[in-house]
Amino acid sequence: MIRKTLFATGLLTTTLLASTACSAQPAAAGKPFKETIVADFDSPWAMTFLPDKRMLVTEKKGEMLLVSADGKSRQTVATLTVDSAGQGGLMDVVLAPDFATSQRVYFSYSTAGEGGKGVVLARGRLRPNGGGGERLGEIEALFSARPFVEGNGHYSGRIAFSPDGKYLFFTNGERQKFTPAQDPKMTLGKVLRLTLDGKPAPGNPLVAKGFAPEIWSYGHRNLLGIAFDKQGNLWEQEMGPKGGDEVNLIKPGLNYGWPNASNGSNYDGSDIPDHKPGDGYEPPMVFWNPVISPGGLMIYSGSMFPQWKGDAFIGGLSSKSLVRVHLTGTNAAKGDQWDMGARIREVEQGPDGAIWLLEDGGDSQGRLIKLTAK
Ligand SMILES: [Ca+2]
Ligand SMILES: [Ca+2]
Repeated sequence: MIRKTLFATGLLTTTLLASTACSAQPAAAGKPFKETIVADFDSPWAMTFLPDKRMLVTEKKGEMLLVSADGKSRQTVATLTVDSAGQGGLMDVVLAPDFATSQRVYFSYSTAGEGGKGVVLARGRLRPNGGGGERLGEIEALFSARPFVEGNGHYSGRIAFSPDGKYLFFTNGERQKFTPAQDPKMTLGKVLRLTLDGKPAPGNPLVAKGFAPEIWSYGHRNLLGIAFDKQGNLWEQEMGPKGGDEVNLIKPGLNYGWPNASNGSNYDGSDIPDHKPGDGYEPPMVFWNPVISPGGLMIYSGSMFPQWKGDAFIGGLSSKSLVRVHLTGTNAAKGDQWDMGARIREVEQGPDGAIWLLEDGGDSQGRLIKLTAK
């Protein structure tokens, strides 16, 4: 009911604004897609599609749900013990590259342990449960961020596989502790490159310089999206502080600057030097000030929206928006920012090329929305 009331108020406001506007411009033509509410969840965090068009959806408190393609039915395939305080919980879920034969599902979550809390990479196998449904079994933790520290923020925990399917990229946030992002021995504030078993991948670029063997790139803050494009470029987005949200092109061994360089500033207003040529840090390809609060990242390869093929889509949390970034080769430029009226946590591409969004809300307020061509 609250949702409906808010929605109705929003409509009313929009109508009033439109009717009182004196501009010669017509009212905004609206969004170039149709929105369909498919289902709702309790603080969903991530989703991915199965080959049969069903969806796996994670809920922050620890439920992994298998949802029918039409969204009308669901089953719990795993209830995971996670630490869901603050920004923690059950986080990303991605199918293994060989899912069709292995039934392997990779996921991430935060947990408490010696020293505090940290983000964990894990996997299981999605198999028939003998009762007509499925169950995620053979669950094994593969890798834990180092070190565990106090606090409930900036876990990150996003997963992407290399295009050849051999390696797994895992994001570790800096846990709101700033300096770990530059610490060569900690995995916090890093992009990691691992084997499919969660071990350091061979040939990582900073080992000779004394860095932890998992590290691919460093100087990151809170990395809530990572994805390869069709050319094999690795893109990442991360939340800046007060300003300075970033989309980065991730290259091996490079330092992306946090907390020494940011196009934003500290929450108390004190300055952080902006990125500038020659400072030794990789500048973002795109940045936002004020922030969008990027929650999830998807690079579009479908045909339903041919005009956006190859572009990046980002869910905006505090900005309550869907953001498009135009990608051309290794260049990026701001595209659209559509007001969605709710915090958007996750963006995913569906099997037919539709764009799917998960809102970030609590019980029944985390809606699954399908965007289709008009
Ligand atoms: Ca996803
Ligand atoms: Ca700055």
